[in-house]
Amino acid sequence: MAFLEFTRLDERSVIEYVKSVAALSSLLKLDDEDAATEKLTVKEIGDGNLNFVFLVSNSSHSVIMKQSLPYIRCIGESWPLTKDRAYFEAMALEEQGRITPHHVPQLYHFDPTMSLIAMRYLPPPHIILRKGLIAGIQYPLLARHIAHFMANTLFFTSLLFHSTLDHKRQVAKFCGNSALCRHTEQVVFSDPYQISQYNHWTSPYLDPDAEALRHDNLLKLEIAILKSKFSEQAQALIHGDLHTSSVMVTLESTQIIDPEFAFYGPMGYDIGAFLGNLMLAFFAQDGLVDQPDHRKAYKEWILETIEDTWNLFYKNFVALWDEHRNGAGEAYLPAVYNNPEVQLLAQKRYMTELFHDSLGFGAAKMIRRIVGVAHVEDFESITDAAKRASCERKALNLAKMLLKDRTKFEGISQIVSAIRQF
Ligand code: ADP
Ligand code: SR1
Ligand code: MG
Ligand code: MG
Repeated sequence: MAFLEFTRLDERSVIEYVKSVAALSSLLKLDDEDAATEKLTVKEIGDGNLNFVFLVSNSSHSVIMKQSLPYIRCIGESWPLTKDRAYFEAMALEEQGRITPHHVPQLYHFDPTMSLIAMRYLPPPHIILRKGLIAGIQYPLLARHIAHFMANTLFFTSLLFHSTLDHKRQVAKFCGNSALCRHTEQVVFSDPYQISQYNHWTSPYLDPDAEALRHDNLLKLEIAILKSKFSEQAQALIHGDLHTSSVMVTLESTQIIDPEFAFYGPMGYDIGAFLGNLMLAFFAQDGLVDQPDHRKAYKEWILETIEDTWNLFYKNFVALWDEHRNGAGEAYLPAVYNNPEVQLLAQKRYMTELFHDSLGFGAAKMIRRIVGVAHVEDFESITDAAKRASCERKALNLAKMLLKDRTKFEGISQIVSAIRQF
């Protein structure tokens, strides 16, 4: 089979595909005589919402093959979604991999006709971070690694580093990912605040809570502000779906996968996605064990990780800004960069706005996971519905408060104190 037109792959045809591409055959050493006779094994391991992921291996080598179909996997063909998302994922993997090679799996091959990506397999003990958080595993390097990934990918794709001409050129490369942006506009910023066939929640427990969202005009005003920011602000190349299932971890390694939603958008959307999902993990803990006290130390570790992630992000981002103040970046005039006092003021203003954006986007991401179309395993693995609803309600109430009052907060330690109060 020549794969000259789009074909949906299955566990059999993926082998034929791999054999038909020299770069992949050579990765799996199929050109080596001994290995050529050895059987390749294939397993579809996709557990995400959108795509199909095949692990292709022989006894010594493995490769991940990820294919996008023209619809959303977890819903089915009734919800079409462009398969061109694979193109944007490949471009983002390349760009983010260039900036932070230690935190992104290497892209081996991209086939636009087949909407197919081949990338490095992240072997066990790598697991999806969300699963590690559900299991109560502490990752001592997580905050440091994520802060490094976010500070570098966001700084080096912003106007703090680019000239305005370069920035526009980069923005143009990703602006075709509009269908995925539109999907986010619907499922994050619109549907949770109106009646939608896709919304669901832990009913009947959360029926009044879901209804209250639809009648809360102040909340709807705030979400409208964030939706505009998401749609209008080409601040940096963002991952666009940086929740805890887009991160694979071991105790030593942190890898960011699945950037198919990447585009030039507001930085706070990535930071908020990560912090908001840690907050969901925090509120799920009491439902995951018989006695709330059993996860007391673990909850403290999640809070520390929230605080460290923001603080280290801040430190890294500002350090990059200082280091490159005489570079091509055109966000500020040289006179600002070279006056330490004004530079400090510029940084303080920039970071304060970014902090408030991150809180708002993080809150929006929490709300959509409780009353919107796609929920999170953190809560879904709590089998007792009343217990699950009680955990979800705490997260929802915190998120509503953050969305409305985000500009009142001056630092991440105040957020941690607020979380403790719910
Ligand atoms: P989706 O876009 O459908 O969410 P993901 O890219 O998140 O797909 O991948 C789905 C799952 O496939 C992940 O949760 C992970 O278990 C597995 N996976 C994806 N990429 C890799 C990789 N490079 N190495 C190992 N496992 C991977
Ligand atoms: C039907 S919504 C599916 C969700 O999964 C992806 O990871 C994105 O977050 C998307 O909104
Ligand atoms: Mg995913
Ligand atoms: Mg995805």
